Amino acid sequence: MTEHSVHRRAFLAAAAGAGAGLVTPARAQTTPAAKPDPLITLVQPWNQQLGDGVVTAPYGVPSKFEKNVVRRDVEWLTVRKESSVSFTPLHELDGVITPNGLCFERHHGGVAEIEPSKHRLMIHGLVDTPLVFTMDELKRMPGRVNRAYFLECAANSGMEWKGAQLNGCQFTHGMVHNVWYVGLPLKALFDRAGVKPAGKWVLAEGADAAGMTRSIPMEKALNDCMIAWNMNGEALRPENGYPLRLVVPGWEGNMWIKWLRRLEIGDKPWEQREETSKYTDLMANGKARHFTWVMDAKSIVTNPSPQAPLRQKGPQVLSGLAWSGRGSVKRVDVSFDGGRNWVAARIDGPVMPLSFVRFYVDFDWDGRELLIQSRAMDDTGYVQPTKDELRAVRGVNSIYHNNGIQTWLVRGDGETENVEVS
Ligand SMILES: Nc1nc2c(c(=O)[nH]1)N[C@H]1C(S)=C(S)[C@@H](COP(=O)(O)O)O[C@H]1N2
Ligand SMILES: [Mo]
Repeated sequence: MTEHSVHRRAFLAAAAGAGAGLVTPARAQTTPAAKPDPLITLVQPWNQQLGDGVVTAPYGVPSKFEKNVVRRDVEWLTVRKESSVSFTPLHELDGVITPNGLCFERHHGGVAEIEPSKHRLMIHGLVDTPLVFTMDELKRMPGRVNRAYFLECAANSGMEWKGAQLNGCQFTHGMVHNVWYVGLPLKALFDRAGVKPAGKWVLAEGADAAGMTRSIPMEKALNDCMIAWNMNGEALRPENGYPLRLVVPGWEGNMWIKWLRRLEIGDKPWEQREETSKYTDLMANGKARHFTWVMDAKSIVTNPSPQAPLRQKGPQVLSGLAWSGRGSVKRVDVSFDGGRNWVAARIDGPVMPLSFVRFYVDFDWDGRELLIQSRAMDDTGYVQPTKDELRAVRGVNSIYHNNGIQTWLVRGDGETENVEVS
């Protein structure tokens, strides 16, 4: 057995038996029922009486048996709920789209409740023609687009810099969602307003109590940024920016201004609070990195994970998500022994740039301890780093942009824990 040190907070343990070759790829799945299951012979109540008629719920809700599939928050993280975050239950989801009711939310001044008929979007500053749009006018503009993108808060995994902390991928990785947006490219709006040659930056402002503002370089704005009023086929939810939000594909979530009311064109960045005092990365030498917009490639095994342990031996489906703010995910590798040996995961479903990909590894589990990791690679050749590699460059003063490889320790009884190996 090779030595690993496994730690979670003060906890230290040897990863016994987590050597190579203990996990075998699943063969053709032959799991005949050992004995007949009596349930199949029972006539259940739902088989004997009529169910509810139509429109019992004008807006449908999940089965009552899915009541644990919910967003959660971490009480001690913030003083108030109005400036807090809820986390996507990644371990309860599959595929690549995050359902609207489960998308994590991050607010700095609570949820603005905006009456759409009273909402306006203004475009002004270094433009030929300043413009003010109603929602109806935006929805009648030509050039509408329909795109899926991930949104990751720069602070996702931020509590894990100093070591393994939170027990569940919902909490370590749940400040991310992947949604289909419908709206307009910023380029369509800016072409109409006519950006003056000196206009190199865009200030986006929210209509919430926080008045969230961020500076965005014009190149990015014209390349792929959009305003969106629709998520996953329906209107934005209030908590995600209803009636209008900015979409900044691949870049940190803080820039995706919700409740968008104003786009100002200028010749330099505005150096707002959220891009100076916050959302900068404090390095080991005490200096801070400014404007670290891109979310680098990252992946997470969502099952098994601490909130979704292994329940029995035998055939298993490991599942996870990968994304990159620089392009498309090209490959995902999975290790069962803390990063010594890797197998290529099977990516299934759409592979789109700046959007989630879903990966699977079918395997047989014989009850040994596992140290599960995943590692994403994108089409620029960038490889997701280990946490130690990240700390060697960044130190441990950071909060934001932690895309280090996550380790889950699966114990002999299947219970799964957030650990680090070194
Ligand atoms: N107007 C406004 N926009 C905002 C915020 C905010 O507080 N106010 N929070 C930002 C942050 S920090 C993140 S991570 C994303 C979260 O988007 P979501 O709530 O749709 O997940 O919105 C961003 N846009
Ligand atoms: Mo954020």
